[in-house]
Amino acid sequence: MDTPRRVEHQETDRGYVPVYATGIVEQPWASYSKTDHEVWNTLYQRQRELLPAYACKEFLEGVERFGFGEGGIPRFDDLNKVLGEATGWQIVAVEGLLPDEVFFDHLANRRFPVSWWIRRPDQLDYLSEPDLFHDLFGHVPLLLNPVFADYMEAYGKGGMKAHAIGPEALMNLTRLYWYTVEFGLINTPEGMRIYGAGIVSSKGESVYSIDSAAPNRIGFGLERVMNTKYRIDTYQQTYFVIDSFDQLFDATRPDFTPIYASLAEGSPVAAADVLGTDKVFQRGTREGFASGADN
Ligand code: HBI
Ligand code: FE
Repeated sequence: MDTPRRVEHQETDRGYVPVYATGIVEQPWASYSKTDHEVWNTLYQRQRELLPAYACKEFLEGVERFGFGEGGIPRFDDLNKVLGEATGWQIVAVEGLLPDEVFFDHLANRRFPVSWWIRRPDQLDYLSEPDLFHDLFGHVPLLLNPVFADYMEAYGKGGMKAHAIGPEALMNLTRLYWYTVEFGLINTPEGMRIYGAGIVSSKGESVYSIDSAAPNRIGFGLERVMNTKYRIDTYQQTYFVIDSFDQLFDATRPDFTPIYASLAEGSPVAAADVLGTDKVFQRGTREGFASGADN
């Protein structure tokens, strides 16, 4: 497999990381080392123990249906049989972060890019780029849920439009992804639960996002989220809470162009701030919040 051409490093929502122009590569399953499989097993086992009390049932059902386990890194081809049948989505193996427009085009066509490589044992708790565990364990189980699967396709289509409008619109849309797909919470009869991939793939943030008194937890609002800056180097200072995946999908129905225009006239909200118009589930203590610039 020839190594894809690296695009120059690029400032992305996960910091300053290499971005690859190419799209799809083959999952080199036979070349994973024993350590690679052990890293998957360790990360999977930790989250499997923790998440029944923290993740939403739709996510847990997705993990069960894929039959993820401690048998090492799954084969994408096997998972694609289940995924294709359920919602028409397919996993495609990629080298890592893709240029926004390449990424959006995949989502708009029901292809989810999953990095083929997995983190090293010394990176168990944090790494700057999305690896196989973040992408596969974090993002893919919810693609079995028809409403969330529709949301992700609609998001990709919206991304193509935002990319054509310009960088500010793109930033607004990236915030929507960040506060839902990556760091979203959902309110359920059993209490607050996680659906965001960035949280469910992180042991520390899974507990923090639900149990900690430090962050705000605020009811989801499309423009509120699009207008709120975020941190890429710490746990989130604010989590936005949806009532259902239908609510999330319905938010993507309107044409975003006038929303981008009205947001461009105002100024964004800092990640830690609470507004008078917010539906506040928790006004956080801000204990331990890092100071410094939000994105
Ligand atoms: N590329 N492979 C990959 N995975 C992502 O999650 C990803 C990306 N490129 C851009 C991106 N995410 C974010 O900018 C989204 O907000 C679009
Ligand atoms: Fe992600």
